[in-house]
Amino acid sequence: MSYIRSIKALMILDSRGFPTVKVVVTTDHGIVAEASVPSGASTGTLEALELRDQDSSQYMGKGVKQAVSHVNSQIAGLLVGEHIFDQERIDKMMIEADGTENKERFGANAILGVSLAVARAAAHTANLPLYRYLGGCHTFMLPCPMMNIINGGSHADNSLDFQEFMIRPVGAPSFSEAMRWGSEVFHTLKKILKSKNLSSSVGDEGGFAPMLSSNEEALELILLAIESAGYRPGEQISLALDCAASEFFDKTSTLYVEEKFKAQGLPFAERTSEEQADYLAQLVERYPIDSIEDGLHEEDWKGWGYLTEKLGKKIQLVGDDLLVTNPKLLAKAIRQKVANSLLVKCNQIGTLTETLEAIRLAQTSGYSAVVSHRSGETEDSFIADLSVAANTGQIKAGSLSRTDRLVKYNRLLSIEAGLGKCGRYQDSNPYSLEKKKMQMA
Ligand code: 2PG
Ligand code: MG
Repeated sequence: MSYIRSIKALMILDSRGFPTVKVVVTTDHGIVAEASVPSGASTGTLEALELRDQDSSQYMGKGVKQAVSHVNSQIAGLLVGEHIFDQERIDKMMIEADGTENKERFGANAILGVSLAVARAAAHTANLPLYRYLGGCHTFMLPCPMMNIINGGSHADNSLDFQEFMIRPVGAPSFSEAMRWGSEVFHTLKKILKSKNLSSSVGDEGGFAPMLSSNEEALELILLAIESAGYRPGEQISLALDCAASEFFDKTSTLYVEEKFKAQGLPFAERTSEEQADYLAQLVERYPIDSIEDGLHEEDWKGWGYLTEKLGKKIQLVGDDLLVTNPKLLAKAIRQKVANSLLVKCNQIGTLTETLEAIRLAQTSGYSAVVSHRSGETEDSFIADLSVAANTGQIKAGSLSRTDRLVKYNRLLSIEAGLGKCGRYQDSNPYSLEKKKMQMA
């Protein structure tokens, strides 16, 4: 038996230089484990609450002193003496003691830090790699990395309204080969951008953030990079988008307005929900895209229904701001036949137990699950282990630059090496172009 001896939180800084919470859990056997909490920029309104101090004299109001203090006082008081393997009980105790629907009393950043650090301490106690402790013996699947090589939206000061233009090395024989392909495409893209006098500086997730005049231009550049690097678009490397459409939906006019193109004096579109869905369908016709996240606004459930009818049998439609890793919202989406994939972000829901519950619900309902980082990250690689533990078969952790992104991919390279022959690289997107090709053969 091993018990929690102490729980201590401290404030650290995330990849954008804003405060976040780190938690250190110590057991009575002297095991010490820590976890750090990430933070989003394009957040869904129904996410669990990230508690910020709102004291404008410090860190622009983004301090986390209260969340840190909640861990060190109430949460530590509640959990010291609990058995380290009782993850579900520990998470439930925090949820109940918080007592609010969105974890606003303690702060989801406080609760999640404890939840993840407890899991790590338990894994150390069991002398198992984190993915093995979380997933048991049925863990062998290395996820397809979705690498965000052009950044836009609220993650970059460029002209692009869509937030993420990703590549998916669906045809790679292994995770390490997928990373090699991704790295080669990334560096080829850099050369192409330079040759066109476009900026190769990067956005929040380590992807390039050039000034471009259309989404199509971004997609064309990526296609050129894939081909110039020696790969076949679609067959070997497909494309994915995160539109993060809630960010450019205008509530007054109820139109999707390309504000960033507009601000640059570039041609821009204003589309109704249906037009936006039709536009996405056109992009899917024209480019080898097999996954679109948040194609529409998080409250536009009717539009999402139309989008799913139109594209849901062709490509993966991932709900991020729409579902916020919340089993209740996912259940609603399943009932209403909206989306067909769940984006998984632990800090949207606030505990490991609820995160795993959401993944299970997705997987047992024919929805795929994509484990995801946040745009504000730390050196913590928990999500890499989570993606393997839950056999999700997909992860998005940013681009091929910045250690806050690569630490996740590097952890997966280590897991792959550790699994050896037992590991299998598998893309869980049922609509990936590679799979379609195989089905047709
Ligand atoms: C997203 C994420 C991560 P953020 O929208 O999927 O890429 O961004 O953390 O800013 O919500
Ligand atoms: Mg998203």
